[in-house]
Amino acid sequence: MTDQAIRHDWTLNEVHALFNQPLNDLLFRAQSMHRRWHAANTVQISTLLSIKTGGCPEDCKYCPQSIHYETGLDAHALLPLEDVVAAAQKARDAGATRFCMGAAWRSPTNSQTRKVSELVAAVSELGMETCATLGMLTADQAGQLAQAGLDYYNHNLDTSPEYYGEIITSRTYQDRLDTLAHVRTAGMHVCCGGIVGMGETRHDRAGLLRQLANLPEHPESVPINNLMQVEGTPLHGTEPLSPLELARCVAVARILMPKAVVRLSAGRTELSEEAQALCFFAGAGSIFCGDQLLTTPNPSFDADMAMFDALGLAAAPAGQ
Ligand code: SAM
Ligand code: DTB
Ligand code: SF4
Repeated sequence: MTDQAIRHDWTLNEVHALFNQPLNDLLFRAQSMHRRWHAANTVQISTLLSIKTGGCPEDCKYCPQSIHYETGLDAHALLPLEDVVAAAQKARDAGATRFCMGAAWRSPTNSQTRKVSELVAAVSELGMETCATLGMLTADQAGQLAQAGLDYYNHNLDTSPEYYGEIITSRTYQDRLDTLAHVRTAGMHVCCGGIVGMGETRHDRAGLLRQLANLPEHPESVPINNLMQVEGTPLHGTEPLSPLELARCVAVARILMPKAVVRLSAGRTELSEEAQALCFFAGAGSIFCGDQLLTTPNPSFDADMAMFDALGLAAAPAGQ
């Protein structure tokens, strides 16, 4: 396959046409595309740690960590370095190759960025890839984190530009695009995706994937999060997305961004093994392992390894 498959000029009609194919045609095309660019039957494992939990001033309607919603969360300040290193070591020993540190900030202060840089350097020393998601960054902060050895920065677009205002009012879509540009300029890998199952239409799902695919460079990592519904958040009680539609989203992301690793991200506790199998066939090449995402549950490591066995999947070695 030549680089003709790497496009940044997708129209909404083209993305809809991908979504609208018979499921077998879509999955066949996505799996064929997957095998041209990625090792078959191989899934990369990342592990998350919430390094600073709750008390966030933003109003993201899906998020249990926003101060605007009563979710009974146990908030905590930035964790000390020893705790973070111990969690990373445990994740590495279990088979994770990337450690992702999440903080409930709108944007870090310079002193918080310095402290996270120390965490990044310490986790890097364990031989793991590092990822952080800390909110909006200035160009200087992105440079500082890159300097400390941060491999990936996660910052999601979350949904389509049209639906965005229904979900978040405390920062704009353009704010997010600006942070992504700073991350790129600093030379880090971009991890950027969104959430489905928030009551959006297929038009919005297509709009989100089109935005991601039409970024100046495709993100290296594209997390597709299935909304984790948390009591107390405005989106609690939303009609869940059908697993078949989730698989379609993974497949369309796979086709639009051939080199990206698509992560079947939050929400796997709500999916059967068969639904997850479909998502792997659709081209998902990464998952989060470990009992907890940031604040919500995730399948146990043992359950995931049993699923890998049943599906004949192997954990990707470091660097893949
Ligand atoms: N505060 C930072 C920010 O929002 O950029 C970083 C942490 S935030 C929790 C990271 C991402 O997690 C969000 O952008 C959102 O896409 C995802 N997320 C948060 N709550 C979620 C939920 N209930 N279900 C699925 N994904 C969620
Ligand atoms: C991403 O796209 N998904 C992860 C990670 N990036 C930081 C976060 C999922 C959070 C799910 C809700 C929670 O556990 O609080
Ligand atoms: Fe804050 Fe991030 Fe949650 Fe939004 S998603 S409320 S910015 S922690």
